Amino acid sequence: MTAINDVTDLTVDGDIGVLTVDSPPVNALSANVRDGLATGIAAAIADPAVRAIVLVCAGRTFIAGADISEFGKPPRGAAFPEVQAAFENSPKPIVAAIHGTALGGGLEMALVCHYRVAVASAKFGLPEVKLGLLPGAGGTQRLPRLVGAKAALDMVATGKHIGAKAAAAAGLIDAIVDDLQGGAIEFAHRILAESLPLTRVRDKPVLGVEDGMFDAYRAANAKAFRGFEAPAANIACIEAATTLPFDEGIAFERKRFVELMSGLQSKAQRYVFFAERQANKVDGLDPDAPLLPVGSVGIIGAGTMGGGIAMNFLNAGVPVTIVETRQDALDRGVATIRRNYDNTAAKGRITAADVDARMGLLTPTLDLDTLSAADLIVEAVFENMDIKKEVFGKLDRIAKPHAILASNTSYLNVDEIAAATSRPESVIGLHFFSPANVMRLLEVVRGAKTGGQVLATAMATAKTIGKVAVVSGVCDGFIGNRMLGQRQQQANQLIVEGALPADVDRVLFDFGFPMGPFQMADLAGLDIGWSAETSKGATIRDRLCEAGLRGQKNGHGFYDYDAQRNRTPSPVAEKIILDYAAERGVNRRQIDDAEILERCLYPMVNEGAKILEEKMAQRASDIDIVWVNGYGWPVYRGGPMFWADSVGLRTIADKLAHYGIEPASLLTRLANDDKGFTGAV
Ligand code: 3H9
Repeated sequence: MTAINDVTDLTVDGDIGVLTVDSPPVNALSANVRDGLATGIAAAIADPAVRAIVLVCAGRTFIAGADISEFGKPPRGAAFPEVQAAFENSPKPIVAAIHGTALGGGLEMALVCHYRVAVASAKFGLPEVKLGLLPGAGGTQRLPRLVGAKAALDMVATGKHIGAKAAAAAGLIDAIVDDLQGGAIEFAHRILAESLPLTRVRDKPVLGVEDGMFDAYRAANAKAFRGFEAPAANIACIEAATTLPFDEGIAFERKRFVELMSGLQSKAQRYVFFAERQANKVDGLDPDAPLLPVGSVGIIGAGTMGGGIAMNFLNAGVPVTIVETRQDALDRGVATIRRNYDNTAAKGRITAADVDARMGLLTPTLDLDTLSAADLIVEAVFENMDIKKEVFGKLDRIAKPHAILASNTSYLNVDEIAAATSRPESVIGLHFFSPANVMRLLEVVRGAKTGGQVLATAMATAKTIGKVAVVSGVCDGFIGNRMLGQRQQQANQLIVEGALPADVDRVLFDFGFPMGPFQMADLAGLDIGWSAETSKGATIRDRLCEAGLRGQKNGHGFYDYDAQRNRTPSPVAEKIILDYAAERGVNRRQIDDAEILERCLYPMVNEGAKILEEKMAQRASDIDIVWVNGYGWPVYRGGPMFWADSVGLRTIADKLAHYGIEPASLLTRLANDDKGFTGAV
């Protein structure tokens, strides 16, 4: 074996040169890796003993892409196009041996090899679009030459991965092998024995081009791609592959790549990529410390939340005992879980056997004592402190030592709940977002006495069930709802002062949210937390409820809904708003879109600054992850704190003062120092 550099080596096995990249964690194409590939391929070509070459990676995966952390920095090391040209034009055949994930630049590297083989578990994709980019190393020009225009279009525009079987069927790989390196070497021998050609993907034609296919694709996906710049650029590049000669297509792709790379959207999406991984790390906790076992889970409450939470664990193969107080509620909860699974199976996303396996892991019961065996118990009962305390008092007697006792509260004081037990160190908040089986965010609420091992186990468990976990301290509404409260307060004031609900909703929708606050209120139900007996008509929402408007559920709220749920602003709601304002002597005025946006979003940023100051969030990027994953903040704007940095904290502090809101001291300090929250803009 010859070491090429510290991440690449070359071994000659008979007449096959095996070039191995070993650059943990994911063999990303850093300057070092590119240097190793450039020198390694030259050495293999120069070695007279070598007749064919295998490119393989050590560790958990093939090359997972360009090294994203190098983007935007001064270039170093061998240029990637030159490395690729050396492979593609090699006089000796090269086989890429793929395991794990061949993604982005990794797949583009494999596409300049003459042949590709993979183990059955390998996955393939050009996910650059998820980073606000497009494959910038020939991926958009070579992929359609192998798999056809249609399949390539979908892969680049959505970033979806495909498995080895699909890749083989599509022509992306030439064989599936059992033994990665052995299988690739065997394939290389076959090339030599059969004198197979040095196939260059670039020389192939693009197949499967249909008239109007690009416009049809754009139209069909307009909703999913709304606001994003990268999907259109990806589509344009595949289209270019169908009309331009290869080298012109490459130039077209390169230009679009550089445009996207230098734009704010991609910067935001790359920031979110790293922020999401950072969020799972808890400052001050030893990442290698042993965790508590989570082999079985108990859930108290089989309502919408309890059922959704249960599904997360069932999906991950963890047995769940779900407890209710009444048989009918229990039956309803279990039936809902089954229905959800049946629906997923009907869409072909899981098999009927998966449904049975998951339901087989679920034990419904009315007996709380059954939870004595559970490693983790999640309480998802009514949001009322007395009830929660009662439940935790009981759990304290029932649960085994070291079981984790979690509350799914969305704003109640976790320390007060913990104080109802004799083991506050075992108590933690796990705030799932509705629908809990779908939403990726999990706020992990660390109480004053929550043990480090309990917290670390909660973070690891979140990963196991596919959630993005963010640690929050104990404060009203934690990170997300606390900030949402500020937005809601401003939205409510804006409609009194002169805007209409549809104006506020439109501005936030145009900003990139899936819906605005009044649409959201209608969807959730206006009568949540409202009671006819105690209603005093103190708020617009009270009055809407008093007038029988309940939101989407009865077709009338801030909007009227038809049978297809199309909405039009409600004249009844508008009159209620105008009367409410008139009673308060408000002289309604025209409010422009800029004011609506600033007043909805700047106070959220201000609250985020307070959350940081109070150390309720570990870092500004954690706040962004909460908003991107839990509240529909457009990922291409990075989250409220990243976005605030892009607007400029001076501007935000001044505008807050202009609107009569005192800027948080952290915000003022950073603005005065001309700094940002994230250091990423
Ligand atoms: C590209 O290729 C552009 C080209 O077209 C054009 C070039 C001119 N770079 O996710 P994990 C780190 S764009 C740097 O927890 P998993 C990650 O931050 C790229 N670092 O593991 C983490 O670090 P830490 C296209 C990277 O097993 C550690 O690796 N490729 C990169 O759950 C483990 O990551 C992509 O978009 C990278 N490319 O998932 C693929 N990738 O431990 C992006 C990962 O310090 N990557 N890291 O927190 C992924 O999708 C997943 O990481 C992967 C593994 C599926 C590979």
